[in-house]
Amino acid sequence: MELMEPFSSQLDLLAGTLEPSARILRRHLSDMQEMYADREGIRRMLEGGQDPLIYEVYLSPVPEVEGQLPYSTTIIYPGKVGHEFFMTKGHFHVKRDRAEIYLGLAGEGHLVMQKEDGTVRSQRMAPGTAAYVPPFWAHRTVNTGTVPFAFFAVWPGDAGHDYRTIETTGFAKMMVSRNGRAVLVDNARYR
Ligand code: M6P
Ligand code: ZN
Repeated sequence: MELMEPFSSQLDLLAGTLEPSARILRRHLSDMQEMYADREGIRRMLEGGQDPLIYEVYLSPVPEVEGQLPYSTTIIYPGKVGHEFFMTKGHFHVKRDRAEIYLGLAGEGHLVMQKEDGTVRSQRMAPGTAAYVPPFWAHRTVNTGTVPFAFFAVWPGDAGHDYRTIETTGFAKMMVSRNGRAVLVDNARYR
């Protein structure tokens, strides 16, 4: 492993930004159309010229290799696609036995986790919530509030992101708004 010098970075605890960051990922609705249930609604939004920014990820300069602990902040904007709240793509780790830690910074949301057998669990996240993603659980975060939801994450450098499994099967449950409340409901498209 390459020897590094100690360094630090600055989190804006209210805005959720990370300085310096090596890269900022921005995902719009058009980048994750297959993640949401309301395909007809998506088609109408995109054809009408609406392609909202759903979330941003500020990535630390830490290399994604064994022994390192890369970290990031994520800001998910408030909004819905149909009844479904704005959320991240969600992923398993390529090395399934690698865990991850999330820390809520601003706003509120839910961390939805799923095992390969389809078991789903969710944890509510608010500023100060340290949520643990155990090995073998896919993870996706959802903004269930009305302001940007920001959190910090740290994971083992050799974990790797497997998006394909979630793109193919989806999550067994989806987080929707019902009578003004956030509820997890079955996803008819699962598998
Ligand atoms: C957190 C971490 C990152 C992840 C990001 C967005 O910051 O878990 O590893 O990339 O959330 O989630 P996703 O990659 O699933 O879109
Ligand atoms: Zn992860």
